Amino acid sequence: MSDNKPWSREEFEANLREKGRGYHIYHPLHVLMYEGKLSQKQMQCWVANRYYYQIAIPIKDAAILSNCWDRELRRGWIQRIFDHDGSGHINEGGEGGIEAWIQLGAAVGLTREEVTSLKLVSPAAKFAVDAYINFCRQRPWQEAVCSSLTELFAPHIHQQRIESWPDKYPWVKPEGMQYFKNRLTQARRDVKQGLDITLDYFGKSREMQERALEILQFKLDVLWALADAIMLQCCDVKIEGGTQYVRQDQV
Ligand code: AHQ
Repeated sequence: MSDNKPWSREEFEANLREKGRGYHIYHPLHVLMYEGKLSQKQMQCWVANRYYYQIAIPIKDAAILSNCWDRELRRGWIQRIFDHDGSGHINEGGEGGIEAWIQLGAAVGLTREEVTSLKLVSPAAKFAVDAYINFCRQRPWQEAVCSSLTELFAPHIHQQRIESWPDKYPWVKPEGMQYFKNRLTQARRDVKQGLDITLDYFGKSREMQERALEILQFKLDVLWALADAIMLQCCDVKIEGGTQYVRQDQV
């Protein structure tokens, strides 16, 4: 008879954190980035493709709100939309993370139009992000909250960029790093809220705890597939002897 007792709250949290071994900080693209191995064009390609993920965040958070009848949860969760869209009030993060990402684009040498037009976003990158949006639209809001918990591991990757880019990519204008600096505090606040909800809601049975791990794995796969797509798009993977076809709508 397999042990079906629910894990303690501490064990459950530890098992969620253990999934960090599959976080996209270990993806070859992010390892190459951390080692300073990407060209300016490849960094621009990463920023332009990741922009689609950034503008998807408030869309998926609004989907969570639209599925949730709990006013208390909504009052806390809605801050995430202001974090990205900006609230206009400078003391609430000013113009928000999407504008900060456009500034990151400028800092790596992209025009606003090259970023916001989405013309540099690969179909596979879009599909990975759309899978996340659709999950959050279609699944119960508690499952969508659980899927945001890849942010348990996000402060590490943001800190890594803040520390390594000035040395590895000295040509990146320093003001472009503001997005990552903002996320250090915002991610920690997000995680506190998302983790409490997840440990409470999925902690009721071993089966639900296992479901939470499955959901977190889905989101880890979204981020990994996004990095795969960006690496294929940006790192000129050449097959020896193969004919290089360049999409005519992206030249
Ligand atoms: O900039 C990121 C962000 O705002 C969020 C929100 C959160 C979510 O709700 O899914 N996840 C997330 C992430 C952001 N940045 C990614 C990165 O590598 O820069 C990491 C990503 C995450 O860990 O889920």
